Amino acid sequence: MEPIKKKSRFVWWSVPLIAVLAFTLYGCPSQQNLSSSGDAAQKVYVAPGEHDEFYGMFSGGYSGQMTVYGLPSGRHLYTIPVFSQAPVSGYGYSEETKPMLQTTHGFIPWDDAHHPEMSQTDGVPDGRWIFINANNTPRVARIDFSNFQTAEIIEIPNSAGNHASPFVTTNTEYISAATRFSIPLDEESLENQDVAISSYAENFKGTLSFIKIGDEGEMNIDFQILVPGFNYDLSHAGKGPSADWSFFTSYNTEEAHTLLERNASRNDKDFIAAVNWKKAAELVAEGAGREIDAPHYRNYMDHDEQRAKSELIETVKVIDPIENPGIIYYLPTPKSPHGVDVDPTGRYIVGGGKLSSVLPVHSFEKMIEAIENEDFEGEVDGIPVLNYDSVIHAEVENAGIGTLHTEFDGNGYAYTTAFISSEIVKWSLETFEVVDRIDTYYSPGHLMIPGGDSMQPEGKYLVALNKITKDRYLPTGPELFHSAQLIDISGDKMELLLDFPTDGEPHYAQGIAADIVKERQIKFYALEDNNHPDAVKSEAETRVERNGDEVHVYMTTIRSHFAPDNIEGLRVGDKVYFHVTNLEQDWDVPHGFAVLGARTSELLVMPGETRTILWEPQKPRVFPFYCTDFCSALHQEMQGYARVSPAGSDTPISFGTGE
Ligand code: K7E
Ligand code: CUA
Repeated sequence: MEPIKKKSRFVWWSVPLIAVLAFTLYGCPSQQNLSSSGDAAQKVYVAPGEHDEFYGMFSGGYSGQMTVYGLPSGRHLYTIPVFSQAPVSGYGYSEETKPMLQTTHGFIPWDDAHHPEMSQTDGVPDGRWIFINANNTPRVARIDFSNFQTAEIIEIPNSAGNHASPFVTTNTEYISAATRFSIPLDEESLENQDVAISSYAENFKGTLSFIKIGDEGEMNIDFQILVPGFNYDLSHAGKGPSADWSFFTSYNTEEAHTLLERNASRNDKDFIAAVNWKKAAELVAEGAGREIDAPHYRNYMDHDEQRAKSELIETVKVIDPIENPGIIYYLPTPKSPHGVDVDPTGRYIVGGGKLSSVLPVHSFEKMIEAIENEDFEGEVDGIPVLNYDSVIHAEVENAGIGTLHTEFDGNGYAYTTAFISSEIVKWSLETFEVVDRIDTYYSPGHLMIPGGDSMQPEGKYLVALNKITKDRYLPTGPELFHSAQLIDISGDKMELLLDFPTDGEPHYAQGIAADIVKERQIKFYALEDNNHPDAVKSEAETRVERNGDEVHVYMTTIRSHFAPDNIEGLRVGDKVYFHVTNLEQDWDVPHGFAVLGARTSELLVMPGETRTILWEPQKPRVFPFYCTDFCSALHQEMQGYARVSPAGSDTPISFGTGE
């Protein structure tokens, strides 16, 4: 298929047709193989016992998790539960981790997580934290790289579809999080209002949230900017000269509320919103905006007590661009743009031309000039719209069909995914011409180059994150995992090296040199620092206490037994809390705990840690419990019994080990 020419224009109904055509031409049956698979194998081979050069952190999409891969091998190293319950570890099931999933809608153990984004210092990923968004029930999570665990989750009020999220500024001052779905927001309280959907144009609004990041990574919403009721799709912060700005794509500037595939594809151009977050933050610090009721939870792991806590925050600060001119401008951008990416120098802002025949590249310098000259072509709700011809720097032609996302190699080239034509296109940031292209299998969404959205990309590998897998692996019934493809970008020509399946839908990913993260690893938790109120530090302290219908078992594990391992005096109707402290002080020796009939998952307790499971036995009998993680040669012997008597029985509490 010939790439479409510059001035040709899509109409909405042609898109599915183009998709079908493109798929027929580029799609499944080609089964291209590597030109020199021996070379490719050499390049991705990481010998047994050797470590990969990069960590790849992939979002799990609708799994609500994050997956960790080694690159270039594509080996799956770990899965981090975030907005999910994980039977493999007890995350979201144990009493210590349940508060992480608290929201104003109740306990929500699922979400759709799209964008991992690493913390940065001076525009370079620093290996401290990685953030990820929850799209469905708006939240942002922070994962600590020292233990690969979810450390904090903050809920975002006045938002719906937290998609343009979470993107960091160059020193992790803020992360931005914009609402994809605009919603009815009342002037006074901004609470969701009960209004007719057909009143969209008058009542529906969007918000752009700026979450302040503290020294320890703590997240707090500093302010929200009220914006017209478009769909804010993606974001990236500026860098270098543009570091004080953040950019957000929007679609549905038509403000349609039904059949968006047609009704939101009418306008020739939508907008990239350029937000001067530095100026907005200064105005807010000086007292601009108003505090409104907006209850939202902040859940965080209390490191001292090793358990999560939930705090309800009652208000949020909202600022209106009409009252605070100069904080936001619209850059017209063809046509329902998706991704927005800023090159490593911070000079160019690339819009993903989802339905556009060209890939638009705006110039930051020209944008500032246009702002200074008030070179506006109009305004929307008090927000100036800059003149397209004044801010556009280049339109990249032949960049494929359905261009979505762009990353950079730090050597003067940009790489853009084209979903419909199923390829990655390499283009020059000097000539703005395409210099190379490579097919992907099939239909890439995001792509990732380690550091590729930062000021210092490591332009060695590129990972394409493909939406469609089809014939690439052995079939697994109707559901196939999505697929990643590793591409060598160190030479002039891109070279496909490796396919590997991914878990969930890995929209976006981040990569970082392994050395930066390796150094930070905690190998176990020091027992003396464990201030969990239900911890026991030695077998001598283990005990069972009854308090009405509540029974607390303070238990320890060490290779290869529980203390106590015989417990009697429990009754039907009791709520039994097993507080399990793992006394081990060595790397990679977790113990598990599971009891027959428990309506929850196992616990997996790390060395030096305390975890709690709630068990409500339903019938009188003797229940075995056991360790689920093969911890020693005598792991099978790591077991015990809990005797449950009928309700009202007077069997006394007793417990112990050994005879
Ligand atoms: Cu393009 Cu949610 Cu970033 Cu998927 S998004 S592809
Ligand atoms: Cu402890 Cu198996």
